Amino acid sequence: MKRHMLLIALLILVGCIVAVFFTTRSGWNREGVGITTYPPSGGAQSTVVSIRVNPSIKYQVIEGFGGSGAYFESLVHDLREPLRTQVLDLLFSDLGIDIYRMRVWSLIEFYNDDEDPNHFNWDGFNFNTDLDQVWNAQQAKSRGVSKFLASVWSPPWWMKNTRKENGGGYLLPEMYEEFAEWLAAYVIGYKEHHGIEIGWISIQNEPDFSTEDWETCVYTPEQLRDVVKVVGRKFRALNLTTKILLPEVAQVSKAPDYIEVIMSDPEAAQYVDVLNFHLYDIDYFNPDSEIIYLEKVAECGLKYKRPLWETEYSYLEFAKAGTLEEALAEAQHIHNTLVYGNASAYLVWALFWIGNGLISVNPFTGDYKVNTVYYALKHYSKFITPGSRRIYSLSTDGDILTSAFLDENTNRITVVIINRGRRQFNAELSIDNIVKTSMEQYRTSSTENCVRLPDVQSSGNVFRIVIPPESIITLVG
Ligand SMILES: [Ca+2]
Ligand SMILES: [Ca+2]
Repeated sequence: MKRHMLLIALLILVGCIVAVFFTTRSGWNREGVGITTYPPSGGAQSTVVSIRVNPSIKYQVIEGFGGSGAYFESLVHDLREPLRTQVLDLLFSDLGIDIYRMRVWSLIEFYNDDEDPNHFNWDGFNFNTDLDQVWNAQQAKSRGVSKFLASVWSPPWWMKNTRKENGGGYLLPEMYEEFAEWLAAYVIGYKEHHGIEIGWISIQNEPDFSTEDWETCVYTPEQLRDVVKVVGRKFRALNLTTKILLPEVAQVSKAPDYIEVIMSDPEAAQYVDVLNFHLYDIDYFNPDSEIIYLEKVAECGLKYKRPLWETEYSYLEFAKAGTLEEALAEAQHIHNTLVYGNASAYLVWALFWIGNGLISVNPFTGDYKVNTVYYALKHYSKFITPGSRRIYSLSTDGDILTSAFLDENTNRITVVIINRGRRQFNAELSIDNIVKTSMEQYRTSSTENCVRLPDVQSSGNVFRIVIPPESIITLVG
């Protein structure tokens, strides 16, 4: 998460103007069907492309897709009905996400519960200080979202050298035991008080970044290595099964440095279940620039035999929010992260936000808008079931990016195709080894938002489809 918190204050100031602007320009609507205007496609002539899928060549297991509800926790809650239920259904049901990302709430232990980090003084913890976040998680859970990841943005103020949560600083070494107790209390308390199982804890959101604008805490790779040992021992002693993620660096290019230091230490490594990262050193509209870093992270995952999760990335500005251009870039980031980064999970930043995010909520008018980027994620999250394996897939044209996934329980195959160019293609898609006679087809283009088209039938296990310029297609069957 970067920069956007700076914009919150600005946004609130100009919010009313923005609200009027969007309302009068027809952007906001209650049906959640955004209409995107976009330059018309080029010539009518189609180029031919071949796409090959081979289910016998298998890669990583997919854990799922998701995003965060952090910071504007009350945004959806404060919508009036029936809009509120519509947004919840769109986010937690129709989108098909599996993972909801939250903040480990520092206020549960605003002052130290007692002087003993090995004794929970439950009267010293308060689990009723983040009820909007709890409400969001419960709404997600009631709609089938089953995986809850919580990231630390900052330890409680009294554990840090700066004695405040914003502006970086570090966790005092003499507070490592207290830090571990706080995390354990959060996991235990959320389950007992709110029925939410925190299955995954990320030790620190963006340990390589600090700002005065929101809660941050900086760790060197060595500091993160040392603290995960204390947390891991604590979780094990309490029989907590919550998995531990790190290093969750803001910059994917820094991930290997952290991973090497931490995972080459046998004691630290045994407590690390997942390696995670963000992509904020990448130009959002130049997705190919991340490939070299993703390949290096993938090597780390193979070397240390850990799944890789991309746990936050989105377009954080506003100029191109809601455009097809944003959606096509988003789809390419997901593609690259799964294909070159071998990632098992992909999480966007804001599921809902003011002015951008998958769904923009306007607290001034009480309306919402589904942005095209919502559908970019949906092409993956709706159709790829957790536990599926990524399988071999390749096209013969550089503008056509394809990824494919096999549900080994059902033999169901999902193929996601991105056309990032301005040419239309006639595609011949062949699937090796597994016979498929028919597949469902969904498409996003300048005029469609993950619209279901007529099923496509195979001829000799070859499916023939038209790929419009600048489009995303999911085939599933
Ligand atoms: Ca304590
Ligand atoms: Ca205590």
